[in-house]
Amino acid sequence: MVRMHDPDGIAQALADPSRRSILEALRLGRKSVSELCEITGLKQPNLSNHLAKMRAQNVVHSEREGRFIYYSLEAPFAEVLLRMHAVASRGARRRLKPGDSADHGAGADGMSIESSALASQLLQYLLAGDEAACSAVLNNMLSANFGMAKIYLEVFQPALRLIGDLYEQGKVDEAREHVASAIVERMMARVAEICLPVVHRDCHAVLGCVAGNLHSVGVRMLADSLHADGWKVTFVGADTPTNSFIDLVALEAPDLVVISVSLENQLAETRNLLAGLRNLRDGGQMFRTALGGHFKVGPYIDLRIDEFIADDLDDFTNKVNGV
Ligand code: B12
Repeated sequence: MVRMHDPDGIAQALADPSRRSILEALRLGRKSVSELCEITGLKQPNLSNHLAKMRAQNVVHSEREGRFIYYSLEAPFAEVLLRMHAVASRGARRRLKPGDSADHGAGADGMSIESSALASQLLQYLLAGDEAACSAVLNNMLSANFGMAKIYLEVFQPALRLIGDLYEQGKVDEAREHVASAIVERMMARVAEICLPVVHRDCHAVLGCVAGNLHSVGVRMLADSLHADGWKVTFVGADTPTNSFIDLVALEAPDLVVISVSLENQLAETRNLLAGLRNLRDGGQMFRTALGGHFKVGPYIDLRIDEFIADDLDDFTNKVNGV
Protein backbone atom coordinates (compact mmCIF):
# COMPACT_ATOMS: atom_id res chain seq x y z
CA MET A 1 0.00 0.00 0.00
CA VAL A 2 1.51 3.36 -1.02
CA ARG A 3 0.76 6.19 1.41
CA MET A 4 0.25 9.72 0.22
CA HIS A 5 3.05 12.01 1.34
CA ASP A 6 3.40 15.72 0.91
CA PRO A 7 5.30 15.96 -2.40
CA ASP A 8 6.18 19.58 -1.72
CA GLY A 9 7.78 18.48 1.55
CA ILE A 10 9.89 15.93 -0.29
CA ALA A 11 10.76 18.43 -3.03
CA GLN A 12 11.76 21.00 -0.35
CA ALA A 13 13.83 18.42 1.49
CA LEU A 14 15.66 17.51 -1.71
CA ALA A 15 16.29 21.16 -2.57
CA ASP A 16 17.81 21.97 0.85
CA PRO A 17 21.42 20.76 1.35
CA SER A 18 20.98 20.34 5.14
CA ARG A 19 17.80 18.29 4.78
CA ARG A 20 19.36 16.30 1.98
CA SER A 21 22.34 15.42 4.18
CA ILE A 22 19.91 14.23 6.87
CA LEU A 23 18.03 12.07 4.36
CA GLU A 24 21.31 10.70 2.99
CA ALA A 25 22.31 9.70 6.54
CA LEU A 26 18.94 8.02 7.10
CA ARG A 27 19.29 5.97 3.92
CA LEU A 28 21.71 3.81 5.88
CA GLY A 29 19.12 3.11 8.57
CA ARG A 30 17.52 4.78 11.58
CA LYS A 31 19.63 7.26 13.52
CA SER A 32 19.41 9.10 16.83
CA VAL A 33 19.63 12.89 16.96
CA SER A 34 23.19 12.81 18.29
CA GLU A 35 24.25 10.39 15.53
CA LEU A 36 22.68 12.68 12.95
CA CYS A 37 24.49 15.70 14.44
CA GLU A 38 27.77 13.84 14.11
CA ILE A 39 27.19 12.62 10.54
CA THR A 40 25.76 15.84 9.11
CA GLY A 41 27.77 18.35 11.15
CA LEU A 42 24.58 20.30 11.86
CA LYS A 43 24.05 21.96 15.26
CA GLN A 44 21.33 20.27 17.31
CA PRO A 45 18.72 23.12 17.31
CA ASN A 46 19.09 23.48 13.54
CA LEU A 47 18.88 19.70 13.04
CA SER A 48 15.83 19.37 15.30
CA ASN A 49 14.11 22.14 13.42
CA HIS A 50 14.62 20.35 10.07
CA LEU A 51 13.56 17.01 11.56
CA ALA A 52 10.37 18.49 13.02
CA LYS A 53 9.37 19.96 9.67
CA MET A 54 10.16 16.80 7.73
CA ARG A 55 8.24 14.73 10.28
CA ALA A 56 5.20 16.98 9.87
CA GLN A 57 5.38 16.39 6.10
CA ASN A 58 5.71 12.59 6.52
CA VAL A 59 9.16 12.61 4.96
CA VAL A 60 10.72 11.10 8.12
CA HIS A 61 9.24 9.48 11.19
CA SER A 62 10.46 9.14 14.77
CA GLU A 63 10.20 6.51 17.49
CA ARG A 64 11.22 6.77 21.11
CA GLU A 65 13.31 4.06 22.74
CA GLY A 66 14.11 4.79 26.38
CA ARG A 67 15.94 8.12 26.52
CA PHE A 68 16.56 8.24 22.78
CA ILE A 69 14.50 9.29 19.79
CA TYR A 70 15.35 7.57 16.51
CA TYR A 71 14.53 8.89 13.05
CA SER A 72 13.98 6.89 9.83
CA LEU A 73 12.95 7.62 6.25
CA GLU A 74 9.17 7.58 6.03
CA ALA A 75 8.54 7.70 2.28
CA PRO A 76 9.23 4.22 0.89
CA PHE A 77 10.55 5.80 -2.29
CA ALA A 78 12.70 8.48 -0.59
CA GLU A 79 15.76 6.42 -1.44
CA VAL A 80 14.92 6.48 -5.15
CA LEU A 81 14.29 10.23 -5.01
CA LEU A 82 17.66 10.80 -3.38
CA ARG A 83 19.31 8.78 -6.14
CA MET A 84 17.44 10.81 -8.72
CA HIS A 85 18.66 14.02 -7.13
CA ALA A 86 22.22 12.72 -7.17
CA VAL A 87 21.92 11.89 -10.88
CA ALA A 88 20.48 15.34 -11.60
CA SER A 89 23.35 17.03 -9.81
CA ARG A 90 26.13 15.46 -11.89
CA GLY A 91 27.60 16.39 -15.28
CA ALA A 92 26.48 18.21 -18.34
CA ARG A 93 23.13 19.29 -19.59
CA ARG A 94 21.12 17.37 -22.18
CA ARG A 95 20.78 19.11 -25.50
CA LEU A 96 17.22 20.27 -25.87
CA LYS A 97 15.18 20.60 -29.02
CA PRO A 98 14.30 24.06 -30.26
CA GLY A 99 11.20 25.30 -28.54
CA ASP A 100 12.21 24.01 -25.14
CA SER A 101 12.37 26.66 -22.48
CA ALA A 102 15.87 27.98 -21.93
CA ASP A 103 17.81 27.41 -18.76
CA HIS A 104 16.34 25.78 -15.72
CA GLY A 105 19.55 25.09 -13.86
CA ALA A 106 22.26 22.74 -15.07
CA GLY A 107 21.94 19.05 -14.36
CA ALA A 108 24.20 16.18 -14.85
CA ASP A 109 23.24 13.56 -17.37
CA GLY A 110 21.18 16.32 -18.85
CA MET A 111 18.39 16.64 -16.31
CA SER A 112 17.94 20.09 -14.79
CA ILE A 113 17.38 20.37 -11.08
CA GLU A 114 13.97 21.83 -11.72
CA SER A 115 12.99 18.93 -13.95
CA SER A 116 14.18 16.45 -11.37
CA ALA A 117 12.04 18.11 -8.68
CA LEU A 118 9.07 18.00 -11.05
CA ALA A 119 9.73 14.37 -11.89
CA SER A 120 9.85 13.46 -8.21
CA GLN A 121 6.63 15.37 -7.59
CA LEU A 122 4.99 13.61 -10.52
CA LEU A 123 6.26 10.26 -9.26
CA GLN A 124 4.44 10.76 -5.94
CA TYR A 125 1.19 11.65 -7.67
CA LEU A 126 1.48 8.79 -10.17
CA LEU A 127 2.03 6.33 -7.33
CA ALA A 128 -0.98 7.75 -5.55
CA GLY A 129 -3.00 7.49 -8.80
CA ASP A 130 -3.92 11.15 -8.40
CA GLU A 131 -4.57 12.20 -12.00
CA ALA A 132 -5.74 15.72 -11.13
CA ALA A 133 -2.50 16.42 -9.26
CA CYS A 134 -0.48 14.98 -12.18
CA SER A 135 -2.36 17.31 -14.53
CA ALA A 136 -1.50 20.24 -12.28
CA VAL A 137 2.21 19.35 -12.57
CA LEU A 138 1.81 19.25 -16.35
CA ASN A 139 -0.01 22.60 -16.31
CA ASN A 140 2.91 24.13 -14.43
CA MET A 141 5.36 22.80 -16.99
CA LEU A 142 3.27 24.08 -19.89
CA SER A 143 2.87 27.51 -18.35
CA ALA A 144 6.64 27.60 -17.77
CA ASN A 145 6.95 27.00 -21.53
CA PHE A 146 8.56 23.57 -21.28
CA GLY A 147 8.74 21.92 -24.72
CA MET A 148 7.71 18.38 -25.59
CA ALA A 149 11.24 16.94 -25.49
CA LYS A 150 11.87 18.40 -22.04
CA ILE A 151 8.57 17.19 -20.60
CA TYR A 152 8.94 13.71 -22.06
CA LEU A 153 12.65 13.12 -21.48
CA GLU A 154 13.27 14.97 -18.23
CA VAL A 155 10.02 14.45 -16.38
CA PHE A 156 7.80 11.64 -17.74
CA GLN A 157 10.57 9.20 -18.67
CA PRO A 158 12.52 9.35 -15.38
CA ALA A 159 9.30 9.14 -13.33
CA LEU A 160 8.21 6.00 -15.22
CA ARG A 161 11.65 4.44 -15.01
CA LEU A 162 11.74 5.01 -11.25
CA ILE A 163 8.38 3.27 -11.01
CA GLY A 164 10.08 0.35 -12.78
CA ASP A 165 12.86 0.40 -10.14
CA LEU A 166 10.25 0.37 -7.37
CA TYR A 167 8.44 -2.50 -9.10
CA GLU A 168 11.69 -4.44 -9.23
CA GLN A 169 12.17 -3.84 -5.49
CA GLY A 170 8.65 -5.11 -4.83
CA LYS A 171 7.46 -1.69 -3.62
CA VAL A 172 4.99 -1.08 -6.44
CA ASP A 173 2.66 -3.65 -7.96
CA GLU A 174 1.60 -4.10 -11.57
CA ALA A 175 -1.81 -2.46 -11.12
CA ARG A 176 -0.15 0.72 -9.92
CA GLU A 177 2.26 0.56 -12.86
CA HIS A 178 -0.79 0.33 -15.16
CA VAL A 179 -2.45 3.31 -13.46
CA ALA A 180 0.73 5.38 -13.78
CA SER A 181 1.31 4.60 -17.45
CA ALA A 182 -2.35 5.25 -18.29
CA ILE A 183 -2.12 8.68 -16.63
CA VAL A 184 1.12 9.48 -18.47
CA GLU A 185 -0.42 8.43 -21.79
CA ARG A 186 -3.33 10.80 -21.26
CA MET A 187 -0.97 13.63 -20.32
CA MET A 188 1.10 12.93 -23.43
CA ALA A 189 -2.06 13.26 -25.52
CA ARG A 190 -2.52 16.74 -24.05
CA VAL A 191 1.08 17.70 -24.82
CA ALA A 192 0.81 16.36 -28.38
CA GLU A 193 -2.36 18.36 -28.94
CA ILE A 194 -0.57 21.56 -27.95
CA CYS A 195 2.72 20.92 -29.77
CA LEU A 196 1.35 21.15 -33.27
CA PRO A 197 3.67 21.13 -36.29
CA VAL A 198 4.80 24.47 -37.64
CA VAL A 199 5.71 23.01 -41.03
CA HIS A 200 4.42 19.94 -42.81
CA ARG A 201 7.07 17.65 -44.22
CA ASP A 202 6.56 15.16 -46.96
CA CYS A 203 7.62 12.34 -44.64
CA HIS A 204 5.62 9.46 -43.25
CA ALA A 205 6.48 7.10 -40.38
CA VAL A 206 4.82 3.91 -39.18
CA LEU A 207 5.60 3.20 -35.53
CA GLY A 208 4.70 0.35 -33.22
CA CYS A 209 5.72 -2.35 -30.80
CA VAL A 210 6.84 -5.75 -31.96
CA ALA A 211 4.45 -8.65 -31.21
CA GLY A 212 4.50 -9.36 -27.47
CA ASN A 213 5.63 -5.87 -26.45
CA LEU A 214 3.11 -4.00 -24.30
CA HIS A 215 5.45 -1.06 -23.58
CA SER A 216 3.97 1.52 -25.93
CA VAL A 217 4.68 4.76 -24.03
CA GLY A 218 8.28 5.18 -25.25
CA VAL A 219 7.48 4.66 -28.93
CA ARG A 220 4.44 6.94 -28.55
CA MET A 221 6.92 9.64 -27.48
CA LEU A 222 8.79 9.15 -30.75
CA ALA A 223 5.50 9.30 -32.68
CA ASP A 224 4.47 12.55 -30.97
CA SER A 225 7.86 14.08 -31.59
CA LEU A 226 7.82 13.23 -35.31
CA HIS A 227 4.26 14.57 -35.57
CA ALA A 228 5.29 17.84 -33.89
CA ASP A 229 8.13 18.02 -36.40
CA GLY A 230 5.70 17.90 -39.32
CA TRP A 231 5.71 14.19 -40.19
CA LYS A 232 2.64 12.15 -41.05
CA VAL A 233 2.47 9.49 -38.37
CA THR A 234 0.75 6.09 -38.29
CA PHE A 235 0.96 4.68 -34.78
CA VAL A 236 0.10 1.00 -34.49
CA GLY A 237 0.63 0.79 -30.72
CA ALA A 238 1.40 -2.20 -28.52
CA ASP A 239 1.82 -5.89 -29.39
CA THR A 240 1.38 -5.64 -33.15
CA PRO A 241 1.10 -9.04 -34.89
CA THR A 242 4.08 -9.41 -37.22
CA ASN A 243 2.18 -10.15 -40.44
CA SER A 244 -0.25 -7.28 -40.07
CA PHE A 245 2.64 -4.91 -39.18
CA ILE A 246 4.32 -5.92 -42.46
CA ASP A 247 1.04 -5.65 -44.44
CA LEU A 248 0.48 -2.17 -43.08
CA VAL A 249 3.96 -1.05 -44.10
CA ALA A 250 3.41 -2.52 -47.57
CA LEU A 251 0.15 -0.58 -47.88
CA GLU A 252 1.22 2.74 -46.37
CA ALA A 253 4.64 2.89 -48.06
CA PRO A 254 6.23 5.05 -45.35
CA ASP A 255 9.69 6.62 -45.31
CA LEU A 256 10.48 5.28 -41.85
CA VAL A 257 9.39 2.24 -39.82
CA VAL A 258 9.98 2.38 -36.07
CA ILE A 259 9.95 -0.82 -34.00
CA SER A 260 10.03 -0.92 -30.22
CA VAL A 261 11.35 -3.98 -28.35
CA SER A 262 11.24 -4.24 -24.56
CA LEU A 263 12.18 -7.77 -23.49
CA GLU A 264 14.58 -10.43 -24.70
CA ASN A 265 11.74 -12.88 -25.40
CA GLN A 266 10.57 -10.52 -28.17
CA LEU A 267 13.79 -11.04 -30.13
CA ALA A 268 12.48 -13.88 -32.33
CA GLU A 269 9.44 -11.82 -33.42
CA THR A 270 11.72 -8.82 -33.97
CA ARG A 271 13.83 -10.91 -36.35
CA ASN A 272 10.68 -12.10 -38.17
CA LEU A 273 9.40 -8.56 -38.51
CA LEU A 274 12.75 -7.30 -39.70
CA ALA A 275 12.94 -10.13 -42.26
CA GLY A 276 9.49 -9.18 -43.58
CA LEU A 277 10.47 -5.53 -43.85
CA ARG A 278 13.71 -6.44 -45.63
CA ASN A 279 11.66 -8.42 -48.17
CA LEU A 280 9.60 -5.30 -48.85
CA ARG A 281 12.75 -3.28 -49.38
CA ASP A 282 14.28 -5.98 -51.59
CA GLY A 283 11.01 -5.81 -53.57
CA GLY A 284 11.57 -2.10 -54.23
CA GLN A 285 9.94 -0.28 -51.31
CA MET A 286 12.14 2.51 -49.93
CA PHE A 287 12.18 3.19 -46.20
CA ARG A 288 14.55 3.24 -43.24
CA THR A 289 13.94 1.05 -40.20
CA ALA A 290 14.67 2.17 -36.64
CA LEU A 291 14.96 -0.25 -33.73
CA GLY A 292 14.99 0.64 -30.04
CA GLY A 293 13.27 0.30 -26.70
CA HIS A 294 14.05 -1.03 -23.26
CA PHE A 295 15.71 -4.18 -24.63
CA LYS A 296 18.93 -3.36 -26.46
CA VAL A 297 18.87 -5.41 -29.68
CA GLY A 298 22.28 -4.13 -30.87
CA PRO A 299 24.36 -7.19 -30.01
CA TYR A 300 21.80 -9.60 -31.47
CA ILE A 301 21.01 -8.15 -34.89
CA ASP A 302 23.31 -7.30 -37.81
CA LEU A 303 21.95 -4.11 -39.28
CA ARG A 304 21.66 -3.35 -42.95
CA ILE A 305 22.53 0.04 -44.39
CA ASP A 306 18.99 1.45 -44.06
CA GLU A 307 18.54 0.32 -40.47
CA PHE A 308 19.60 2.06 -37.27
CA ILE A 309 19.27 1.78 -33.52
CA ALA A 310 18.76 4.67 -31.09
CA ASP A 311 18.74 4.84 -27.30
CA ASP A 312 16.09 7.40 -26.53
CA LEU A 313 14.01 10.20 -28.00
CA ASP A 314 16.97 12.59 -28.19
CA ASP A 315 19.24 10.07 -29.91
CA PHE A 316 16.41 9.04 -32.25
CA THR A 317 15.71 12.65 -33.26
CA ASN A 318 19.39 13.24 -33.97
CA LYS A 319 19.65 10.10 -36.09
CA VAL A 320 16.46 10.83 -38.04
CA ASN A 321 17.75 14.34 -38.76
CA GLY A 322 21.22 13.03 -39.64
CA VAL A 323 22.90 15.00 -36.83
C1 B12 B 1 4.99 1.17 -17.61
C2 B12 B 1 5.66 -0.19 -17.66
C3 B12 B 1 4.89 -1.28 -18.02
C4 B12 B 1 3.46 -1.12 -18.52
C5 B12 B 1 3.50 -0.63 -19.98
C6 B12 B 1 2.25 0.18 -20.31
C7 B12 B 1 2.37 0.96 -21.57
N1 B12 B 1 1.23 1.39 -22.07
O1 B12 B 1 3.45 1.19 -22.13
C8 B12 B 1 2.93 -2.57 -18.33
C9 B12 B 1 2.23 -2.66 -16.99
C10 B12 B 1 1.99 -3.09 -19.42
C11 B12 B 1 4.22 -3.37 -18.26
C12 B12 B 1 4.25 -4.73 -18.39
C13 B12 B 1 5.41 -5.48 -18.21
N2 B12 B 1 6.60 -5.04 -17.80
CO1 B12 B 1 7.04 -3.25 -17.72
N3 B12 B 1 7.65 -1.48 -17.31
C14 B12 B 1 7.04 -0.34 -17.33
C15 B12 B 1 8.00 0.75 -16.87
C16 B12 B 1 7.70 1.05 -15.40
C17 B12 B 1 7.99 2.04 -17.65
C18 B12 B 1 8.10 1.85 -19.16
C19 B12 B 1 8.12 3.21 -19.77
O2 B12 B 1 7.13 3.68 -20.28
N4 B12 B 1 9.28 3.89 -19.65
C20 B12 B 1 9.41 5.25 -20.09
C21 B12 B 1 9.71 5.26 -21.58
C22 B12 B 1 9.74 6.69 -22.09
O3 B12 B 1 10.99 4.68 -21.74
P1 B12 B 1 11.24 3.54 -22.82
O4 B12 B 1 10.10 2.64 -22.95
O5 B12 B 1 12.57 2.93 -22.54
O6 B12 B 1 11.34 4.37 -24.19
C23 B12 B 1 12.41 5.24 -24.51
C24 B12 B 1 13.58 4.54 -25.16
O7 B12 B 1 13.69 3.16 -24.83
C25 B12 B 1 13.39 4.75 -26.63
N5 B12 B 1 12.58 3.85 -27.42
C26 B12 B 1 11.49 3.14 -27.12
N6 B12 B 1 11.06 2.49 -28.18
C27 B12 B 1 11.88 2.80 -29.19
C28 B12 B 1 11.89 2.40 -30.52
C29 B12 B 1 12.89 2.89 -31.35
C30 B12 B 1 12.94 2.46 -32.77
C31 B12 B 1 13.88 3.76 -30.86
C32 B12 B 1 14.95 4.25 -31.76
C33 B12 B 1 13.87 4.16 -29.52
C34 B12 B 1 12.87 3.66 -28.71
O8 B12 B 1 12.80 6.04 -26.67
C35 B12 B 1 11.89 6.19 -25.60
C36 B12 B 1 11.85 7.65 -25.22
O9 B12 B 1 13.11 8.14 -24.81
C37 B12 B 1 9.37 0.03 -17.09
C38 B12 B 1 10.54 0.61 -16.28
C39 B12 B 1 11.60 1.22 -17.19
N7 B12 B 1 12.81 1.21 -16.72
O10 B12 B 1 11.34 1.72 -18.26
C40 B12 B 1 8.99 -1.41 -16.82
C41 B12 B 1 9.83 -2.52 -17.39
C42 B12 B 1 10.31 -2.21 -18.80
N8 B12 B 1 8.87 -3.71 -17.41
C43 B12 B 1 9.40 -4.75 -17.07
C44 B12 B 1 8.71 -5.98 -16.97
C45 B12 B 1 9.48 -7.15 -16.38
C46 B12 B 1 7.38 -6.09 -17.40
C47 B12 B 1 6.52 -7.34 -17.36
C48 B12 B 1 7.20 -8.64 -17.79
C49 B12 B 1 5.95 -7.54 -15.96
C50 B12 B 1 5.34 -6.34 -15.36
N9 B12 B 1 6.13 -5.42 -14.82
O11 B12 B 1 4.15 -6.19 -15.42
C51 B12 B 1 5.39 -6.97 -18.33
C52 B12 B 1 5.75 -7.39 -19.76
C53 B12 B 1 4.85 -6.76 -20.76
C54 B12 B 1 5.26 -7.07 -22.17
N10 B12 B 1 4.93 -8.25 -22.65
O12 B12 B 1 5.85 -6.25 -22.83
C55 B12 B 1 10.88 -4.62 -16.74
C56 B12 B 1 11.80 -5.19 -17.80
C57 B12 B 1 12.96 -5.87 -17.14
C58 B12 B 1 13.87 -6.56 -18.11
N11 B12 B 1 14.03 -7.83 -17.93
O13 B12 B 1 14.44 -5.95 -18.95
C59 B12 B 1 10.98 -3.08 -16.45
C60 B12 B 1 12.36 -2.48 -16.75
C61 B12 B 1 10.60 -2.89 -14.96
C62 B12 B 1 11.62 -3.48 -14.03
N12 B12 B 1 12.58 -2.71 -13.59
O14 B12 B 1 11.50 -4.64 -13.70
N13 B12 B 1 5.28 -2.57 -18.00
